[in-house]
Amino acid sequence: MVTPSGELAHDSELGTGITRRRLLTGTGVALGALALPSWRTASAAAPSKVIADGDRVPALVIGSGYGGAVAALRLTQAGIATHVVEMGQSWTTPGSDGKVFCSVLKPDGRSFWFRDRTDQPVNYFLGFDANKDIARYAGVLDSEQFAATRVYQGRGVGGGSLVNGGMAVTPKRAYFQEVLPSVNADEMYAKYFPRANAGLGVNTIDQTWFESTKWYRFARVGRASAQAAGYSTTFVPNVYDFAYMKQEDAGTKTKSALASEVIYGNNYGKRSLDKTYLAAASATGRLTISPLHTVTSVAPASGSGYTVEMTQIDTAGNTVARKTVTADRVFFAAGSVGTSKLLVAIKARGKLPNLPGAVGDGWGNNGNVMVARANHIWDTTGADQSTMPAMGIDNWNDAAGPVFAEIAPFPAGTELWISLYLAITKNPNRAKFTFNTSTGKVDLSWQASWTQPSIDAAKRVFDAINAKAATIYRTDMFGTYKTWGDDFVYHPLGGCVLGRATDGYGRLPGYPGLYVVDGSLVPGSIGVNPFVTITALAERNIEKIIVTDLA
Ligand code: FAE
Repeated sequence: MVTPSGELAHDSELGTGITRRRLLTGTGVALGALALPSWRTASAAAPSKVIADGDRVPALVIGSGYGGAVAALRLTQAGIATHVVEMGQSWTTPGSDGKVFCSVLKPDGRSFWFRDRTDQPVNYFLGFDANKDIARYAGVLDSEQFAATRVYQGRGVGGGSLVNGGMAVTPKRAYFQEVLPSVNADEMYAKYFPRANAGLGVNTIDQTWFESTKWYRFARVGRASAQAAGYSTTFVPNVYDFAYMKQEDAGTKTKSALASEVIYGNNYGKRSLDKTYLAAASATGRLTISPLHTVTSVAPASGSGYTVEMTQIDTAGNTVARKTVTADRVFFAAGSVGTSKLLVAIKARGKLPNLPGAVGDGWGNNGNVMVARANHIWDTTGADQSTMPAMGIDNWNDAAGPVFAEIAPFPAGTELWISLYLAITKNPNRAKFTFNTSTGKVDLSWQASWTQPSIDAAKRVFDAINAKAATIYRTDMFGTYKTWGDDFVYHPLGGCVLGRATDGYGRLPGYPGLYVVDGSLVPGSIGVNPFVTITALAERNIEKIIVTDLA
């Protein structure tokens, strides 16, 4: 069973999630150092003053996802003025409908990062293209197309935390050790996983409510068919405030997870990083966030430190400014794809020529593959579905093909008899990022056929479920007559792997003061949804770096 180390109980009294008292009593973490504000009272981290051309700064963090947010909090708490540079916008201003984010059912320009049409993961229905035309805008979800896969990523202050399903899963210890053997697992499971779970505000669903509410009927139906076929299921913790969700159900709070909001952002209820780690970093008074700034180059500065070049855009994509700043230390936190692309391009352009050959290597898709089943007419999954997954099928210990499958919602607002799954499998294939001199872009060598081991593993499980339930696969949701959603990924990992492209703590060899702190450190697979691992690893690495390099 997958259980988070040190996860927090939700506060049923206030119905609002984590209070400072709970934080202080609920975990074994040294919370004097953590000092996170209450989830309810924390003002979201918003940019106060953006970085200026010619600035010299002690610490610059590229990207504001999990790795970047952990670095920002720990550096500012250590007394270091820290500047976060984020290519997406700060999601704090409501649109004309009064909402910051749009829903999955009514996407507009806010949904996607500079596209004229949505590019939904489930992009077909009954054989028809389910996408919609939208205005071109600095939207919150990017679908980045490479030759044989597209990678979904969050864009904005908070990175992937703005768009993800909030599933907060601590990996199985044996698999963590297999994937990252050089990392002390005792220390991770005693100290850094609990610290990450506390900092992220992880909570678990009230199981009595889960068993009775219409909003999780889809998960109960998914559980029943899995268990009938002999598979075990497990509840999955989340960073969405489940107490808030119950109030949505009761009609006392504005609906978000219960109003089809998720991959284009949640207006309420979600403990995204701008409300947790980044808000706490902001509260130190030592944090500056520059949204809509994209870092394009990092090179040694004359004298000391690094010259960092960046481009500032407006929400329409027009270039507003080009800036060059100098940073004593630079933390790469642009995500697996962002950091890998940046470092590979910078190396190829001769700006950091001595970066190790392993930079760009070891990228994987965490074995992601999606699939849907058609249920019997009497097995309704519900017109009303919460967007936050709360249950998974755990077949990871099956040596013939490990699978951890999230029972995913399909919140269409109407009964569709669909059971949808995101399967995480153990796929051994790894791709490489390389600089393409003719296009000036970075390519990813992933091949379409490399997803086959993931399909094979997932097929064993879902064939067995279908056989027992006498049901069939849907073939109309990922293309026309296409069963498997195998050409996109939610969990990009690797590209700058710990202990290969960096030292054992994310330092880039040959360039003192350059660090990698995000999902690019994890070598392509972690067996569960990855953000708790990325956060915990960042906590471990930044603690070491602050003590040894910054003291
Ligand atoms: P990430 O969060 O992607 O942050 C990188 C940031 O850097 C982004 O904000 C970028 O905009 C920014 N950036 C990139 N390039 C530049 C540049 N050149 N200059 C300035 N800024 C830049 O990285 N994981 C789970 O554990 N549970 C889930 O339920 C889950 N659901 C997901 C659902 C969706 C739709 C998606 C897309 C992902 C999901 N994930 C989930 C994956 C998770 O969000 C992802 O692993 C983490 O966000 C990765 O964290 P990083 O810090 O590596």
